[in-house]
Amino acid sequence: KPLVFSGVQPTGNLHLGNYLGAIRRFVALQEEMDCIYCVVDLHSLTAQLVHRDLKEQTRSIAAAYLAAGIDADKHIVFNQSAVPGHAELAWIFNCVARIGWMNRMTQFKDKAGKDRENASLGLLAYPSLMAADILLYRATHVPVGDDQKQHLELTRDIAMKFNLDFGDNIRAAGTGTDITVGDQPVHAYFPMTEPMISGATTRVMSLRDGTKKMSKSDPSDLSRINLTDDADDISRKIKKAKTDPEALPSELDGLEGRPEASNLVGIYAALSDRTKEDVLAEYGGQQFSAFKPALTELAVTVLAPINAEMRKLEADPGHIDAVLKKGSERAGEIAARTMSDVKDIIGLL
Ligand code: AQP
Repeated sequence: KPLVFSGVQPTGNLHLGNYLGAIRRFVALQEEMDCIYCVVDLHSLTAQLVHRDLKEQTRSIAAAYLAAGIDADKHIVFNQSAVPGHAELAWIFNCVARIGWMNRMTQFKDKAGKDRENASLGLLAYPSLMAADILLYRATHVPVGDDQKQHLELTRDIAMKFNLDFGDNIRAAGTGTDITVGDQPVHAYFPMTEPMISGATTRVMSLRDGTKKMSKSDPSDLSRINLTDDADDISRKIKKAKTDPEALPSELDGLEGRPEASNLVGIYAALSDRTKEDVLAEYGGQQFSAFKPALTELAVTVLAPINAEMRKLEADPGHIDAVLKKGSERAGEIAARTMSDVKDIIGLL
């Protein structure tokens, strides 16, 4: 049965990239599929161990999920560390995955920087924990931004290696299904999870540099629109957003070589549920001095209600904790079944 899983780390303010690349799609998918949405707090320890306000950050991501429209009664919303299966399965996957696979991850290279010897072992093993998050529920679909594509390929590699290494045991345990991967028939316990990466905003770029992704960890707050920004912040940031001196083109190919213009048009398109072509048909020939106020108005209209609802929810941490607790219990039941199967397959008494 199709099942969606995805998560967001509680590491700083959520921004428009997280919203358009991930959370907004989480909301849309819940109409047609069963969904599990997680606040991946264990992941937040990989790049930085000590957080002053991890509990508040965790609640804030949960509040953003709910404020954006995720229905925690129909679907599952919880925090990763409350279900021990994530860490348990990640350990097993650490033994399935190869160090060479991890060393190739561009996110590890970027985040570890030059001083790789000093990066945490957790940062290197991050994709193993991410594979565990997804496969603990045997999720079939994962909506994410473009930056997570490589990690999802690794999730499939881990699932495939586990299925092949333990093929006989999976059969003997009376579990798993026959699937074909490429031309290869496999008796699989874990599915080959499909990434869901599509649309104009799978990679929202920094407002200060159209070649860099919008990111929570960018030192410049002007580089991103946070979900907690008010109308004045949004207006100031869009006004200061880097652009070029040309007017907007009327056709899509006119955006080539103009990363900042392309980014702002993509954001407008996503926020208004239109295509970039459509936006250019309306604004082609106009200067940024005209386009930026329109973009500001649109961003404020879309984000203000989410912002207001987040503030309301954050004022009642007890309610958020109760939602997460209920979600953890429901997630924990599924996770316990998978871990019982996995232990049986591996031969752990
Ligand atoms: N710029 C982006 N455009 C589109 N999607 C994005 N995502 C992140 N940035 C963009 C997607 O948001 C989801 C949650 O991300 P995360 O917080 O788990 O991790 P991240 O990708 O590391 O987020 P940041 O903001 O970029 O944080 P830092 O600065 O710590 O690296 C994911 O689906 C992600 O693809």
